[in-house]
Amino acid sequence: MTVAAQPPVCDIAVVTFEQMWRDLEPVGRDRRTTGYVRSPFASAERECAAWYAEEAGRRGLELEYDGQGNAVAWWRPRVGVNTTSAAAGDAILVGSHLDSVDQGGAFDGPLGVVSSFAAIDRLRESGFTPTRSVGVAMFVEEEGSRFGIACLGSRLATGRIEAAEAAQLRDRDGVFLLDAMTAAGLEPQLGPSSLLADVGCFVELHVEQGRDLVDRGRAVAMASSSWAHGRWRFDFGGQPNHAGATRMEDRHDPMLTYAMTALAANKQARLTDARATFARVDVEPNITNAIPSRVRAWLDARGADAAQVDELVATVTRQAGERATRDGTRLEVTTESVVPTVDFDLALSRRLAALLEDAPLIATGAGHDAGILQLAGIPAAMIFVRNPTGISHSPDEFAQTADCLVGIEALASVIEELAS
Ligand code: HGY
Ligand code: MN
Ligand code: MN
Repeated sequence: MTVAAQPPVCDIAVVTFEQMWRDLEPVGRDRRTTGYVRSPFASAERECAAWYAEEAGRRGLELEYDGQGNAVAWWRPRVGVNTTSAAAGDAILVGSHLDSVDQGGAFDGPLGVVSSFAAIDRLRESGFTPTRSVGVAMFVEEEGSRFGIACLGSRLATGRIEAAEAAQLRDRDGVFLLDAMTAAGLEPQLGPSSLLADVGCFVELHVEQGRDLVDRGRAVAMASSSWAHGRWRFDFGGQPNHAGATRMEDRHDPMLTYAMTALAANKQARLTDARATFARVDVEPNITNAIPSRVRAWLDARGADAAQVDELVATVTRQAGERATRDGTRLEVTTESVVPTVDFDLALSRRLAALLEDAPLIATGAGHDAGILQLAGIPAAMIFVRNPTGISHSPDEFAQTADCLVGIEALASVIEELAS
């Protein structure tokens, strides 16, 4: 009697990935633009958080919250399985974030969370049981799109922002962080989080932001480093006046000083292979027929190393000041959020790259929660999943399902390697 060959491991991960993706797809999507608006502690993002809790519950994972919007869904070793000592520092953390930039794409953040749940499905289907805890993290306000600080949730969880400083943050409507948390039903407790107490390493799967992989013909890569980056607020003050009655030579127009500054930043970034973006501008009174009294503009500057970014910002600030003198306007520059270059844990990244058919190690111009945890001393690595156009922070952000499934396989192999 021939023993039926073991049925192939049913592609549970394919089924659950596609189901989870279908469930998340409509949440916070703007029908007009197809972009996503999942602002932390607002309704769509809270719907994503509810989805996360439901998926964790569906898998019997142990949900742990830290009272400031972050959560980890734990897959604990079965009691009796020769678990390693449940010593602090041996849990494996995966996951990512669910918030988006305004009008962002579907993949930045959610792909890491969905892939983590699907990887657990795949491992369970193959009969794997971890000997150490495996957690699926959901970090809040990774984008800094509401309260202005990139990776606010993971900074709070790792103590890389003081609770007192975070408590002063307000959104564009003047809503304080704590009030936004309370309005979302949290009983906010800001500060270092017990969630990470036992974490030995963090592996964040993320859609690639850039098009390195498509040029290499590879579906996944590991991260080598993430660029230094920051946000600086430029306040240009001028003389409000009539758009028609005021001669050009009599104007003190902050919009002109701002415009010259944006051009200078673009030039400086091109000259030094850095990145400089003015993408958010508030104008007062923002009417057609009056020279503005004030223009407030935010510079997002990035570079392979912090010195390069500092140099760019200093040069642009100097040039803006010179222009302000010529225009008879005023300038004030405020640093809002800075992250140094982060070198991910090389030993961990190389070990995982070897596991993934010698996946390349590539740098990223984007910031990530994995970078914050690395800076906080938790060895971190990132798995990038190919993005055919490289476009991100846009409704056009995209990844092929086939590549997403390769990412899930990769993450499952990584968890199996680290949690055995
Ligand atoms: O802005 C960034 O680099 C990231 O996507 N939060
Ligand atoms: Mn992200
Ligand atoms: Mn992002």
